[in-house]
Amino acid sequence: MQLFPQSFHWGAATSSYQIEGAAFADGKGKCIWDTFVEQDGAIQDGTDGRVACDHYTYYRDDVKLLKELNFSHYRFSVNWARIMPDGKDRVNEAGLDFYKRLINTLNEQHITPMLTLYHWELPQQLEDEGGWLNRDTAYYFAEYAERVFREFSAEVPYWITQNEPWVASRLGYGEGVHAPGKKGLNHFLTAAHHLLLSHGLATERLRAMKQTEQQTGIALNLSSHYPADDRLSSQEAATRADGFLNRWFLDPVYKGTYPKDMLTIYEKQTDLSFLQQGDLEQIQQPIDFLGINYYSSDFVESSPVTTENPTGSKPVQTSLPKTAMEWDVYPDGLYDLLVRVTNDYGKQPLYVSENGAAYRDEVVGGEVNDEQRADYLDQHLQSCLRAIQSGVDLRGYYVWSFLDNFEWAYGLSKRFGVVHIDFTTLKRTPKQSAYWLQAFIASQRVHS
Ligand code: GCO
Repeated sequence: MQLFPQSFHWGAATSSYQIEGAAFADGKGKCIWDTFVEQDGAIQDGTDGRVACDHYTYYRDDVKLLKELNFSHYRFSVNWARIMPDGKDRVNEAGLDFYKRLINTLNEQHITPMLTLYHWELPQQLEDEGGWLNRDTAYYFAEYAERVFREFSAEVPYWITQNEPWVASRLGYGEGVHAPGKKGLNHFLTAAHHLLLSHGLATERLRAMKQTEQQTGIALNLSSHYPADDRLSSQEAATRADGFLNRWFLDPVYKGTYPKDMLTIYEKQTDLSFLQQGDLEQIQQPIDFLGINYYSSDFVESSPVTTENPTGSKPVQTSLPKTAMEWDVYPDGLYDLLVRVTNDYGKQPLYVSENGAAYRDEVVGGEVNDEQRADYLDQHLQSCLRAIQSGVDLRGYYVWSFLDNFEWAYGLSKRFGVVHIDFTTLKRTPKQSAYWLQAFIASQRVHS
């Protein structure tokens, strides 16, 4: 059997709002998701993350379970509003304490933490001042990053600044389906720019403070885009879709530029005056790794440019198998993506910082037989292995997600976990996919 490298990270990933609950406990400030879930119709099934998995209470059991399942690494996020209730100035010691306990518990169990500083929990106070449309937010983020780093850098070797700035800006400020529910192309691009700027500012500070062992990076949601057919217009649409999701974020981070073709497209539709002299240099900081969150890929064709569709491209229906999100299962897309990022942006340490699938899981006789998820994970891990064989410096794989959780606008109804949560009793039940992973990880650990 072909093995993964011995130092490979076998990780599970979560985020704070999605699992912690304790939304108003111990001096935590309100974040934009606490506000958003209160709006009528914002969450499809009417649920919220007030309790979620109550990981805030059950974190010790959860860490034990991570250990039992053989995970070597755990990626989680800290909630800005738990640590700085107003987003700036005042620090809530009780909030820091929670993460201190969590990190200590992980280290006791020899599970290495990977900490994400922002998984969309913007303090409401900062949103009231304009949120990510306000340039100042990027500077407040850098202050907050520095504070958290100072507290935990000795115990946490892997740091992620921003998680999926495309989702935070596009869904939160462009389409209005995520918190804070704003809309418009200009809002999307302005928020995206400030998120990227915040990454650059924070990275510079963390690198200045770090000892040699800490690694810093960013996690981007990327996917592969293929023309749906051999029309030239479909090929061009695929290039634009790639620019919209991938290059608009990769290029500034790695090259210190926005892609020219996309600038031309956006300039026709809105003004880009958020972009100030020196910003792109600030965004292009050296990073130690890139986290790639991969779920699916798109086969696209050209479509009319509208306010909702600024790039004039749309995915077509395929006959590929689908998850409960209606996302295509396409593991080759992950292989192509890993190779492509390596070719276009240089060979560098990569992590699959999220990969997984939602299915309609049920507990039957105390078990969850989620064979489809185990297959999904298996196929995507095979893509990872193939990528490594092709020369990609892939260092780890983090399954999304460890626990079923609050899936944003879909609420509690979409289950991504390898561990099932009964949201009434909070009982944790590892699914068959968790046992499959447990055995897979064990099979990779050969002691010579
Ligand atoms: C992320 C992801 C997760 C989602 C997952 C499934 O940004 O890290 O959006 O929070 O739960 O991608 O949609």
